[in-house]
Amino acid sequence: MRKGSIKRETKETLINVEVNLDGTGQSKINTGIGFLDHMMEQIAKHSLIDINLEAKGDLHIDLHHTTEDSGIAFGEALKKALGDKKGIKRYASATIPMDETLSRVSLDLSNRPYLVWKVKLAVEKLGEMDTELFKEWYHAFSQSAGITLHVENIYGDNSHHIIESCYKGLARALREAVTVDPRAENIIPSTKGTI
Ligand SMILES: [Mn+2]
Repeated sequence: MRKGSIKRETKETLINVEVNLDGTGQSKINTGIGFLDHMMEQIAKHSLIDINLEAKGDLHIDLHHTTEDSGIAFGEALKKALGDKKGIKRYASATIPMDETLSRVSLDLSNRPYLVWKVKLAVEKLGEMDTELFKEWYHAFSQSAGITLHVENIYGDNSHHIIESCYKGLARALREAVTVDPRAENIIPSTKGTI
């Protein structure tokens, strides 16, 4: 089983996270932010990566630190679980519909962190969450996990559908990219011999 755990403590947040890449999609997420919990549960469910994440953050200030640091800690745990990345498929892309909405997530577990974010949300808040925080979460996650990550909403109207389809797309793309390719089980998927 490929597992990783991280304890991350700053003056703003305390986060414990465990991931199991070879899981069944079980999750226990408690960030104190209902909408973010709902999104991270989507990642587990649709990637089959088990995720336990407990965050205690300075929500009395606003939701920024807890959102960003949850992304950082999850990314760090994922990177740890991937280890030397031997045998993984590395690249994946998922196009996900949700009613009137269509979104696409393409990623490379490259150890070259980069985020392209082409998502516009018409409303300012979903639940108690400021919608501008989603880009912060994806940026934090891509940097700490070492992922080249492109997220694009192709079309759509409803902001809940738009962001949820992006999280489901991330989940589906991760599910494929972390999978061990039976044709290349002991091979590191780079001509450099390291990623
Ligand atoms: Mn939903």
